[in-house]
Amino acid sequence: MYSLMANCCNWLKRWREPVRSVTLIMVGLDNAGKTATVKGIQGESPEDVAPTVGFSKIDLKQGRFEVTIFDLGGGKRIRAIWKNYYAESYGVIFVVDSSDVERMEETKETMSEVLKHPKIAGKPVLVLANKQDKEGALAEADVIECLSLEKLVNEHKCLCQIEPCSAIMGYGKKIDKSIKKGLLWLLHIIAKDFDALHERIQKDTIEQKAAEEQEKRERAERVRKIREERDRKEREEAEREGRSVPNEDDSEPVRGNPFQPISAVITKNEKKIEQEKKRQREENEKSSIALKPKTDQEQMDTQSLNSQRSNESRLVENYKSALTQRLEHEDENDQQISESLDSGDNATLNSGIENSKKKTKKLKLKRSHRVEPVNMEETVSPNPTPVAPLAPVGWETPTKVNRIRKLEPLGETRRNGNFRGDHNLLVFLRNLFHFACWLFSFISANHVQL
Ligand code: G3D
Ligand code: MG
Repeated sequence: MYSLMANCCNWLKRWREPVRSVTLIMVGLDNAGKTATVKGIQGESPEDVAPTVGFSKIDLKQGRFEVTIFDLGGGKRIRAIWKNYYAESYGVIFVVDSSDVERMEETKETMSEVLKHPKIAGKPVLVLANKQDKEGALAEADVIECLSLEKLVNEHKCLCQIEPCSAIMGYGKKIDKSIKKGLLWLLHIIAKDFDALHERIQKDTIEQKAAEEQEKRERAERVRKIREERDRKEREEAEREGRSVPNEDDSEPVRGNPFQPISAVITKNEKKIEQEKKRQREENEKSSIALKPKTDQEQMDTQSLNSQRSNESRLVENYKSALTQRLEHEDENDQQISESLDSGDNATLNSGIENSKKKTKKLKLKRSHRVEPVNMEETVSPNPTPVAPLAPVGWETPTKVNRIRKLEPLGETRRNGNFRGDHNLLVFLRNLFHFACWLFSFISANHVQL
C-alpha cells in the first residue's frame, strides 16, 4: 500500500515537471557505430548505414524530454566541426568500437580532446563500448583501461557511465537494453542538474555566437586586406608597364541590401536596359536629324521599297519587250499580208494568216512564260520570298485579256512616237484583211456554185 502511494506520488511529480528540450552530441571515431546506434534509438534498422557526411540530426521524445541528437561525422578532418556543437550540448554520447583495438589510442586522444574542451568539461558523458557482438571485442574493464577513462573523467570533472553494447542487436523497442539504459542515465543526470546546466548552455551559446560573429568579421577583414594588397600590387605593376587600371572606387557602390530577391534584381535590370534603349533611341534620333543617316528599320524599308520598285520596273520591262515583240511580229505579219494582197498570192496570204495565228499563240506562251504574274495556288513554296520577282506585292493574278491594259498606265512603252495612231492603223488593216479574206472565200464559193 505504501509503495503504491509512493509510485503515485512519483508519477504526479513527473507529470508536473515541465517538458525540457535537451541537445546531445554523439561523437567517436569513424566506423565506431554512431549512426547505427542513433538509428536504433530512432526505431530504424541500423544495418546498411552509409558513412555520415557532415552530421545528421534526430529528434525523439523520451519521458518529459524532447531530445535532439546530433550524430557528427567521425572522420579525422571532420572532427574539427564538433566544437561548434559543444556550447549547446547538455551531454555527450561517446561511441567506441570495442573490437578495434588498434585504434584505441586514437580513440583515447580524441576523447581527451573532447572532454578537456571548456564547453564540455563538467558535462555528463555516456561511453558506449559498442560492437560487443564481435569476436575479440574488448570488455568494459579493458575499454576503461585502454582509454584511461577514470583519469580522464576525473580530470575534467565529467560524470561518466560506460555501457557495453551492440548497436545492431535490435532497434526501436528491441534495441539493446544497455543503450537504452545508458541514454536514460544521461537524461537522468541532466535532469538532476538541469537548471545549472541550462544556464551554462545559454551563456555558452551567446558567447559562441559572439565568437562566431567576431570570427566572421576577422575573416572579412582578412579578405579585405588580401584584396587591397592584390589591387595595390596590380596597380604598381600597371604603372610600371604604363597601363591604366580601372579604379575600383569608380565603380557604382552597392547601395542597400546586396542580398535582394532575384525578382527585384531582374526588374531593376530590365528597367536599366529599357532606359539604355530609350537613351540610344534618342541619341539616334538626334544624330539622324543632324546627319540624316537611316536607322536600320528605315534602311530595311528603303531596301524593300527599292526591291519592290525594281521588280515592278523589271515587270514593266518584260511587258515592254513582249509588247514590242508582238507589235514587231504583227507589223511583219501585216506587211506580209498586205504584200500578198497586193500580189494576189493566196498561198502566201493563207500562210500569212496561219503564221499570224501561230505567232500570236507563241507570243502568248512566251509572254505567259516571261511576265505572267505567278499563280499563287500553283506555286506555294515552303519558303516564300517576301518579294516575288514577277509578282509585285498587292497585284492580283490578272487575266490574259486585261493584263496589258493594267500595265498601260505604268508602262512607258512607245511613249515616243505616235503609238496610238499606229495601233489604230494596224487594227484597221487587220479588220480590212479579215474582210478581204471573207470576201475572197465568199466569191470563190459562189464561183464554184456558178
Ligand atoms: P559511424 O557512424 O560511427 O561511422 P556506422 O559508424 O554506424 O556507420 O557503422 C559502421 C559499421 O559498423 C557499419 O557496418 C555498421 O553496420 C557496423 N556496426 C555498427 N554497430 C555495430 C555493432 O554493434 N556490431 C557490429 N558487428 N557491427 C556494427 P558497414 O558494414 O555498413 O560499414
Ligand atoms: Mg556515421
